[in-house]
Amino acid sequence: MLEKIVIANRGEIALRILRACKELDIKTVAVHSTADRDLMHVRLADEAVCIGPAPSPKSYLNIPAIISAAEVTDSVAIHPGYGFLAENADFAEQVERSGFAFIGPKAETIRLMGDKVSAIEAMKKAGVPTVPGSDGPLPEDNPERVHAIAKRIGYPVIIKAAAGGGGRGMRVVHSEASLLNSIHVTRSEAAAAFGDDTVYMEKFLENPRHVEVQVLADGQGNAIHLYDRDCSLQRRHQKVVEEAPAPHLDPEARAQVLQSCIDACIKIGYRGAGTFEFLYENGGFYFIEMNTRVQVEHPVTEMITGVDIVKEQLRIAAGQPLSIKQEDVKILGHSFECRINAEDPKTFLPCPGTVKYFHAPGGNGVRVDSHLYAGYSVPPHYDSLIAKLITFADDRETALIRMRNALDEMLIDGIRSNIPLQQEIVRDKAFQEGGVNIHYLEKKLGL
Ligand code: MV4
Repeated sequence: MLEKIVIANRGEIALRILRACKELDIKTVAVHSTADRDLMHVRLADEAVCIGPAPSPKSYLNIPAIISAAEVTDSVAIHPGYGFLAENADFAEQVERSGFAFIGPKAETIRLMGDKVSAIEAMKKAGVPTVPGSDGPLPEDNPERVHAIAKRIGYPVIIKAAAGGGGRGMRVVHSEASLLNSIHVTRSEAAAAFGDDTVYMEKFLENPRHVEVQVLADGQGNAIHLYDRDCSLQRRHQKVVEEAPAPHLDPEARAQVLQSCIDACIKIGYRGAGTFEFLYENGGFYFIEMNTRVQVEHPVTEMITGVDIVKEQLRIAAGQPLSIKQEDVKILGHSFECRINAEDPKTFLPCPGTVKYFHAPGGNGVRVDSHLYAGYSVPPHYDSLIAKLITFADDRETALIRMRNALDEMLIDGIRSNIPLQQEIVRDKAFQEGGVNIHYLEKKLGL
């Protein structure tokens, strides 16, 4: 096993990684900014290294500082968590060149998936269903060909930046009249935001659900899926509630897409935990992006399968083959996750401040992944996620009842949170039915 690792993240995921390390008897090094000295995982880690001031470019995104921390502590590997440097191919490369294991895929895989055009091409070759589209970058200075591509696909179409993803750098086009201008604007924005003006085109799906497939692969020829999650409940590309498995899927399309994800992992030599993101509409799956990291919502998959995804990441990085076979992965029940953010429940503006009192809910089928404690001050510099409330039960209805009760039990004094919004969502009629699309929450909120 790995002897000692650096946890290159903060908040709840740093604590989640620390717990997995303790179970596997791996020593831990917390690296933190000056604003994060009081984080729970910093206290619990075997060692802690301050890597810079509060702004993340100077600390959690500071590659030399993080690699130096690994060096001075004699660590053997670095876990990036999610966000920050988790999908930075240059970071992964420098980590490995410095003699440490990057707990994630190879740098070249991160690079392949970071470019959405090359990701889609690779997936299509491997038999993963994709959105009808331009099959590559849109040509520059060839308006006739661009118009022909859009005509073949059929309006509405969507123009996306190859270097974008997660909702950044895209534009919907409803008719021929605005096509060239939309491409021009998306290109300029992409050049400014990502330093890469490559754009591509897809059929715009109007009312899809966001369904994703969790995979694990050991880079030694073994790959498994851990079924699917539905993450359609979102606001401005921020997920609010997730669940596993995704409800009301077409069983045949689902079985096919799950197998295609395994095939793709083997074909590209994938290593680590990963997520295939799909749009799901009218019984069909359409690949849009792959995430090469552990995701915020990984606990719902852990609850329904009993597989510890972070422990598997650590085992894979230590060179061990997958500890589970596909036939041993069974869906044991249903799970929901509500993201609890330090934000105003009406305006959604972040509300940092000091927690005066915190009561975490509990009981059968309730899990709280949180670094919060009474007296802790939520700093203003980072993401507002302060807790993930996760429930599990044999069936969806019971998991949802447990979520309602758990939300009612959760008490946070001193800072505002989105608990009132979550309490409303879990009592919503359509949400209780399951299978709402990506526009549902924003419509419900009147946005
Ligand atoms: C789309 C789409 C409709 N049609 N692609 C937004 C985030 C990024 N991962 C891809 N996104 C979308 N791509 C086609 N061809 C609609 C979205 C989209 C979306 C997707 C998933 C979850 C929430 C979303 C919210 C708005 C738009």
